[in-house]
Amino acid sequence: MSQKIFEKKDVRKLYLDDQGNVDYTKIQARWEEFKKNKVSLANKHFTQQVVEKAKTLSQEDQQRLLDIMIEGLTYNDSSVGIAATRPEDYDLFLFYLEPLIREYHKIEGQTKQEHDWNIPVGEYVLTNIDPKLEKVSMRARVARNVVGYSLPSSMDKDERIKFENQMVEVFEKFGFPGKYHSLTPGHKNFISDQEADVLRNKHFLFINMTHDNCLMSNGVASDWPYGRGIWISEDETKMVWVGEEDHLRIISIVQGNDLGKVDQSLNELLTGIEKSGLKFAEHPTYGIITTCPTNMGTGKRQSILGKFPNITKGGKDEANLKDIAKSLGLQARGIGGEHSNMDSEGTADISPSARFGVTEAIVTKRLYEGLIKLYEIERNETNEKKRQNCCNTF
Ligand code: DAR
Repeated sequence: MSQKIFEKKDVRKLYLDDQGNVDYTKIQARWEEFKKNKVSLANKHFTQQVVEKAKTLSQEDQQRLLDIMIEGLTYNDSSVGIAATRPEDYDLFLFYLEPLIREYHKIEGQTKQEHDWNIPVGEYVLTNIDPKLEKVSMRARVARNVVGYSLPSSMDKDERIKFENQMVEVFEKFGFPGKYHSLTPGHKNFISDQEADVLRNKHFLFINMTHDNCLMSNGVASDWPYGRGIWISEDETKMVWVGEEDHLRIISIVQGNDLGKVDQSLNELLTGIEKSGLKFAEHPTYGIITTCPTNMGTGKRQSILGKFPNITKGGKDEANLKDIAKSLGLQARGIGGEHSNMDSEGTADISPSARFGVTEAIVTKRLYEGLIKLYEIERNETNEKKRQNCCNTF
């Protein structure tokens, strides 16, 4: 059953008194209630020490602390439950967020995010794993947020439109042939719902975010569809989401078998946007600043759409693939990405889990090495099935 969708402005009122003070008793009661179902990281790390520290802050900052965890307070199936409102949150609320970030990203001891785009072409070639992997949908994206704007969970309508218009200017000058498609009513590049659905069916454009419980409750989907759109290159291998969970999702999708070529395409696009003069928000320790702490560090997610009919038993046992992938440091998702399903051929989006504490080059290496093991397991499952069929025929 689909859950009721709550808007951020309505949820906030539940935890503020008439003077605008945060009601910690209500917050802690909600966390206790949710612990009966699932303990999100936002819930687990909201300790009494955090409450005592929070009470020393200004009323405005205490309301911001409420805002960053409002998603986790709304849905009891959140794993993390945090959406930052501005880059400064990762300093002002580090007393709350640091243990949460370190637990999610499995950080032990001192750490500092490093970047390395020296990714070889011709080394991570999928046909080396399986000759059938000649033409695979390979994807890589980086999340980026631009300095000078609130993060998407806290932008107002005017700010969203202003940001979109700034990006249109970048797209018109950055030297890549392509077209910007806007969801903003009245925008010169406006596209209809039908045209938007065509781009969604090609797995290019993001979903209508008002259908996502988390994105509505944390405010990322507020003022929909104003300030949202997608830039697509003429050859449809480079894209930029504007105004989704982060200000920008800079994406490369390449049909082929050399993972290095996707990175080459992505880095070209990222460099082209950076040359426009935009400054991206970055934390001195945690790297790229993103709305959700899970994407911090490199902000990079790299994946392929692969078929695993035997591990998934024809798409009926997605959990088996997810568990095996997790044991290999990989994450298996449906063909439409997060919260989507695999198909009857067991087609899944496979990516490395780590985004923080690794460089962009290590993300690619981990994907390739994880796929070697995953396809070996798929082959063994195939051989086992053949053996069983063979034995069953005698
Ligand atoms: N609903 C959020 C998802 C966390 C990771 N995915 C993102 N950021 N798109 C949760 O905390 O479960």
